[in-house]
Amino acid sequence: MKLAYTILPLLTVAASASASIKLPDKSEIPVLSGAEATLIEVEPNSTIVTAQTYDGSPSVGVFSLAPAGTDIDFFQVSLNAGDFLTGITAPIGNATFTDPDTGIYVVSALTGLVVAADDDGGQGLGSALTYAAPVSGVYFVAVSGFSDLPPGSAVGEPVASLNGLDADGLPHGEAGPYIITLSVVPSVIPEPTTLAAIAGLGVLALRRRK
Ligand SMILES: [Ca+2]
Ligand SMILES: [Ca+2]
Ligand SMILES: [Ca+2]
Repeated sequence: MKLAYTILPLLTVAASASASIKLPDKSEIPVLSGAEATLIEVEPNSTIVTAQTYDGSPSVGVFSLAPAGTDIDFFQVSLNAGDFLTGITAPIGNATFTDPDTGIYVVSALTGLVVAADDDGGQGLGSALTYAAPVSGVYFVAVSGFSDLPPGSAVGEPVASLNGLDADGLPHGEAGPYIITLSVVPSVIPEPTTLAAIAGLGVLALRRRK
């Protein structure tokens, strides 16, 4: 999506600088958005055994931490070494994106340990992280209440620590709906030649203005 925003100003410049420059047809512009898959919450998904399968495509869905305050939502994904996994939560239980206060975690199935975690890197008290897989294999993404396993000290902890309970053995207490966005970008990104051509158009137009 951000790539598209980058391109648009270039196209505007190209269009205003010279009417003789042929802009690409819509069919020539790579489709960078609009193809997101929808994630549908299927409980129980609160352990690695019952984790929902995530296929690695750009995906978004509305999930929730259940009212009991002990809910965790797990996703299972296969990554190749070097793949960049990104997970973002946006709490939508209130208008300021602060409820529920989520934590997001990545767990390696190989080691059973938390390998990445974030608390408030997203909007409001939402969470956001990107993780580069060091080795190919199965990984899990978990979303829980932040006090289930405080994200600041979560890396290296066993996945069993994600149990829906805080350090005192009480429910983590976070409940409510949140938007989850997941994506995987491969370690080697093929150069989009059409995109390069469009960018070239913009550069050409800028040069002609001088
Ligand atoms: Ca769950
Ligand atoms: Ca849930
Ligand atoms: Ca948080």
